[in-house]
Amino acid sequence: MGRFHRHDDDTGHGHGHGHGHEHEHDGGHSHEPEADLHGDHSGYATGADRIVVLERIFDENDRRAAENRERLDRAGVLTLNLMSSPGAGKTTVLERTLAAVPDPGRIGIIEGDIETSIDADRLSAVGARVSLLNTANGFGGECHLDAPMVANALDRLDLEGLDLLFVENVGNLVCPAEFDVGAHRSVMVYAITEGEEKPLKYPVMFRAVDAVIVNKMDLLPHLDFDLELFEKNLQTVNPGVETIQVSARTGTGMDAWLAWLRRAER
Ligand SMILES: Nc1nc2c(ncn2[C@@H]2O[C@H](COP(=O)(O)OP(=O)(O)O)[C@@H](O)[C@H]2O)c(=O)[nH]1
Ligand SMILES: [Mg+2]
Repeated sequence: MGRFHRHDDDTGHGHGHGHGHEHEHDGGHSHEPEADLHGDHSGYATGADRIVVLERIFDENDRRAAENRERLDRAGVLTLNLMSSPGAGKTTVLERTLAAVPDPGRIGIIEGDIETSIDADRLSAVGARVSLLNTANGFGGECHLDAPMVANALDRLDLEGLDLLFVENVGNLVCPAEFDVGAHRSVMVYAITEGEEKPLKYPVMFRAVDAVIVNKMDLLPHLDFDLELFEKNLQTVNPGVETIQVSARTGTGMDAWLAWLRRAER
């Protein structure tokens, strides 16, 4: 699934605000095959049938995501989908966040990894309630989480005991943005070691988020990273998106991130 993309102009599905499907459907045949094939990197002209199947998978995912969101709304648990490339610092930001709150046991984490419980263990160790999803374990080793997987993880959490839930998505700059998991907000962690141009190269991800945590700021003196150019590229693909500069290593900027979280909770 992760190889397939939605249309470039379909920017809404990464948001977790419960809005409806933006495609027009007339029995599933509303798309021109040629127009759809631009997102398929296999190089084979496979025609409309497969596109119809993919649209149904996305529709089913959106339906299940809406169910997850309703369930989380009923329990009063604000849920954030945290995405990034591998190693940008999602888990470290979460560790810092948990360390800063009075009762980390009221924060849940759905930890998405292809394999291992390394991050789940790190976050349990700082007091979070963690539900682990290894996509290699029954989910085909997917490069993202989807709404049915998250529903499965929700079953293993005591939602009534939580105020806040983070979904640490699988580290990947492409696939996770295409699947609504039922979160209320989406946030990206971006490390300044990744370069200035990635918003232009991976616009679907950068458009899908409500805020970007710009991490590893402690490394700025050692890099030739152009912060202004990065911000300009980011604003080009997602005008008005908020950025929060932090170093999850030193803790600098975490106050601004925590303030953003408090605003999101309202
Ligand atoms: N220098 C520096 N390293 C960081 C920072 N945040 C995370 N790291 C390191 O980056 C690596 C990946 O971090 P991790 O939180 O596991 O990233 P994840 O894969 O996105 O969850 C680890 O070695 C972290 O210690 C930071 O702000 N500054
Ligand atoms: Mg991690």
